Amino acid sequence: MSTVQIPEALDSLAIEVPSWAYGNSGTRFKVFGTPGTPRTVQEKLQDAAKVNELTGLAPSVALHIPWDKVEDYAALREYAEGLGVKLGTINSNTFQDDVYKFGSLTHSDESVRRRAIEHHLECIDIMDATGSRDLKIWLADGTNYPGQDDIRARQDRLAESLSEIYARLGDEQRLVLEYKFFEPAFYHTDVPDWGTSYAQTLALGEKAFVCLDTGHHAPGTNIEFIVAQLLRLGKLGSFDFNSRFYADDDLIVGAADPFQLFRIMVEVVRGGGLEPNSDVALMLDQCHNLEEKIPGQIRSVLNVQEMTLRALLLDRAALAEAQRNHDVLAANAVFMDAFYTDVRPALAAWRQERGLPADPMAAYAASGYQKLINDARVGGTQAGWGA
Ligand code: PSV
Ligand code: MN
Ligand code: MN
Repeated sequence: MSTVQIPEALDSLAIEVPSWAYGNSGTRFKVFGTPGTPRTVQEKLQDAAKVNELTGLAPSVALHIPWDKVEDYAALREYAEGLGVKLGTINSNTFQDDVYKFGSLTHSDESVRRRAIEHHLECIDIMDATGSRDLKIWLADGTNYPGQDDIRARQDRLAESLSEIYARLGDEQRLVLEYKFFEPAFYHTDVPDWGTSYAQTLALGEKAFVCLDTGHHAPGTNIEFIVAQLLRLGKLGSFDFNSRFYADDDLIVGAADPFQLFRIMVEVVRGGGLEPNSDVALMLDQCHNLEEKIPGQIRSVLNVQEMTLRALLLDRAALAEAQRNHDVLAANAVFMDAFYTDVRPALAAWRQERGLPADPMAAYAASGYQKLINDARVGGTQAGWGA
């Protein structure tokens, strides 16, 4: 019998899954195809619904436009709801067309900026139909060589473009601006860090927030400090969770550094990020290059759940006491106790109480779903580059 008492706060944990995680992906060297890969956005939604059915943790799916473009978004919304999931964040895409070679919202040519702005306005039209709250903007904009462009003028053009997009948002809609310090640009990117995203979104207004992708920092960056600071400033809008060893690896969250995920979740809980009506959306942004995609997503949401529970179990009173006494080792021991707590048996019981399988990974393997889709779907699309 487990002695871990699960706080009620865990009930409201919801993690949004990305449609592109279900497609084939790889590196610039090779994309390995996997049997059963979805051929359409509807099939991606079916797979995402399976993850939610077995875990109870993933009630919404993020779309990427134009990868998930359809004729009728209201019909797609109904289709998703019929499967028991909602359509979530709409991700724009200005990084794969030739016209954006030298930038999109920051481009020096007005006609290119116009095209990029119009794409974002179209994304907001889509949000109106899908019922999505968030428009997520990640830009590949940047330069490869010092002197290539005027980096300050690019900030001004970015601010101008963003303000036009922001003005089109409905009352209940938000813009989240994601930062990344390199890639595909190697010298500078136009939104490299949380400070730039904060400055730009602060200038826009209270419907604009920062998106923190855990894979988008230099090695050794103290990400939980950024989380604490953004929550303190009321500007943390969303997470893109994944894990990384070297670059933007997009591996399963909690796989490379479970302790870092714990430390992040401690700050999320501390900053009210799990409370009802919190501003913080928890999302995955991952690719499954080698492993099977659906179990990869199941493992991911379970990892977030496990670390969230450990963060909720942190004895904050004991920690505060040790901190007050400047008892460094006692404070650290309280912190580590929570991290080392094995919450898996308690979570298995918690799931059973809610009519969910105690072991969602095993339940998926036993479900026969993978064989069903392997047989039914032939000729899957590469994530992001097709239907
Ligand atoms: C960029 O590296 C990124 O993390 C952004 O979130 C994109 O939207 C996502 O990848 C998908 O390409
Ligand atoms: Mn991301
Ligand atoms: Mn990324």
